[in-house]
Amino acid sequence: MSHYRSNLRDLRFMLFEVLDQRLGRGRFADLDRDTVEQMLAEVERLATGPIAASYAEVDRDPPVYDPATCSVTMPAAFKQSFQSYMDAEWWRLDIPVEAGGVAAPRSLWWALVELIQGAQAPVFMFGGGPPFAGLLHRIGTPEQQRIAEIMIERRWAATMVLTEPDAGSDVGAGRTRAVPQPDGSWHIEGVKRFITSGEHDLSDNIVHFVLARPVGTEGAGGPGTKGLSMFVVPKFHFDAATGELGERNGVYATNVEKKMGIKVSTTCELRFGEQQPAVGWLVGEVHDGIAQMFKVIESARMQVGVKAIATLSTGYLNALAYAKERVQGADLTRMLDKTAPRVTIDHHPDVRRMLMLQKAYAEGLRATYLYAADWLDRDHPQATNVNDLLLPIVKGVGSERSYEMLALSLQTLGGSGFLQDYPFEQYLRDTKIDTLYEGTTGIQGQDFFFRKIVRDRRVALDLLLAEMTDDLAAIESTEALKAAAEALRDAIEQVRAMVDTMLGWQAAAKDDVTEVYKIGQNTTRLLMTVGDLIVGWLLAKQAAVAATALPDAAGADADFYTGKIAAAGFFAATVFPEFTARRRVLEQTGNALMEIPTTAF
Ligand code: ST9
Ligand code: FAD
Repeated sequence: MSHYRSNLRDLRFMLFEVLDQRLGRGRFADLDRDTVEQMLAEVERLATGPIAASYAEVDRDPPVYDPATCSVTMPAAFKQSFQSYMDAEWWRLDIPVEAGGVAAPRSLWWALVELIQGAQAPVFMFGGGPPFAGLLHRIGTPEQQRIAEIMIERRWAATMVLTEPDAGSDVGAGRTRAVPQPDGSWHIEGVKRFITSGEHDLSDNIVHFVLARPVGTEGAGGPGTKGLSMFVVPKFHFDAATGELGERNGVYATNVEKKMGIKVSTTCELRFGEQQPAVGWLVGEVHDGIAQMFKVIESARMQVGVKAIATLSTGYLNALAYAKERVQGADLTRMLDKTAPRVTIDHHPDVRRMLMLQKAYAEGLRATYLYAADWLDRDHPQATNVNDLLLPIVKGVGSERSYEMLALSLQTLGGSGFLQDYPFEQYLRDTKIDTLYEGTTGIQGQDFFFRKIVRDRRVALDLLLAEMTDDLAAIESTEALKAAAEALRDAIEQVRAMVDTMLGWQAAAKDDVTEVYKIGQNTTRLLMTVGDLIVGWLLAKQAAVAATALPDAAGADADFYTGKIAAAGFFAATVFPEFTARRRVLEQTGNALMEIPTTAF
């Protein structure tokens, strides 16, 4: 049986009953609901079947690196899973129509990505070539647009290449150089580290999208990230008109890391220009590498958040299935009666607490990424800004809460959860990375406050809080949700106050720069709290829709809607009250922490 348990019912609920899919109109005139239902069902079959099939096997039997040839042999089972994804061509939904893509709502696209990543995320990650080509098609020169077409036709793979041994979070510390050549190409020289999909035998060619510092133009962009340009560097040279492969280019994988999880995803050290020149081409006409790379990063941050949330969802559903069957102990009301019948563990209050928290976060975070994606299709002047605001929430909060909740999924099984007979230990190992790459949670917190709130003059945040406030009336009109609405109203105010305090420190830093340390101690706290607020709000919003649908529902539908109302109430009652303490901790922040000598730690 597949390790992967999807939640198509919840995806369909959010897509069709909560969000407006704009199907049959405008850009999506050709898409109707029946077609979208078929797409969801088709991708779910693919995910649960061939994509999930090799999940455990490739963890135990990972890719093999040969240092003599700097090459990697991928496990045969993974090749089959990967091929099934590439052959189905769903990736066309993520590339521009001009490059052979198919227009589809962004929420639908990310819903499909959830299914694929929940089954086996590295399949999706290795399959990133066409979307990378789509970007090249959008921002490249006419010659590069042809290269992008070749990449799509031949299904070449691609990588994003930023990190160096001394440049992780601080991408601007990168030292890799690009030396201009008379023929207009560039020779790339340097060492990059931790490059996902940097080497493998899943495609004939790999096109690396590399950040490097052009020699001879120092000062043009300045130091740090602004002095970086983006280059495409193929593993093999090729005929730019036909795509026919030529000589090996001078970029080699000189190490493949041994990791805690996602072992089938190759994480490579790449050396450029050591054995022979590594020839690259500047992307577009301008030296604007970091802004260009952030187009990739934005998509990849969403991908990482959805990966974590997808894994949490399958973790929860596997834990739930176990809890419904495992008989252990008597009902708590009969704990003193040694002859009382034994019950399944889903009857125990403590197990219910764990299950409902997992359910609330799995469904609330799913709603969060779908809501974030939906903003990209809204005809609103702030649409991009609100999506930008939500990205660190999807990535940072999605990954942190998923890892935390997956520990509860494992806990639900007791000792059995620790065994490789079940997928939980692999889920946990495979999900830890999501809090680290594409910018650690610390970086997401800083991005959220300094860029998405301060620099945006809190326009997107206020819009979001206003949308929540507008929803309160509909939520509190349902009797069963009155308490949840009250808790939500209070939570919104707690968050407003936290943001006001931090903005106060920001203003005070003009006179005393150390005030910024107080912000730095709280950016992750704010990120996580706003994330919880959005989760709780979207659960309540869903519950209001469910309450309206419930009277006409029966059977599984009635259970589904009842569960929605229960999850919203549980989250509002157990998580929102924590905001009072979080606000207090934030408001009491001093700089004592920063005054402790480093030797005292
Ligand atoms: C990695 C990969 O970890 C892991 C998984 C790989 C999986 C690959 C497969 C994926 C397949 C699916 C995806 C396909 C995608 C295809 C493409 C489709 C389109 N938003 O604040 P400043 C820019 S990779 C937008 O001064 P510092 C902006 O241009 C490694 N732009 O920063 C800005 O200029 P301005 C990931 C942003 O102090 C400029 O940067 N590594 C944003 O110079 C400078 O900004 C990391 O993520 C933003 N949020 O540098 C590094 N922020 O202000 C994490 C900045 O004028 N570190 N820009 O607009 C950071 O993010 C740092 O904060 C830093 C600091 C590098 C930005
Ligand atoms: P550091 O930057 O050294 O951070 C260490 C700690 O310090 C973290 O807790 C961090 O939050 C904190 N910290 C650092 N700076 C600050 C600051 N200014 N303020 C507050 N806290 C700070 N990179 C690529 O370019 N391409 C890839 O495909 C890719 N894939 C990866 C795959 C894997 C499996 C891994 C492990 C990494 C990958 N990376 C990739 C690199 C990844 O993006 C970096 O590891 C990540 O950005 C963090 O950098 P670092 O590891 O150097 O940690």
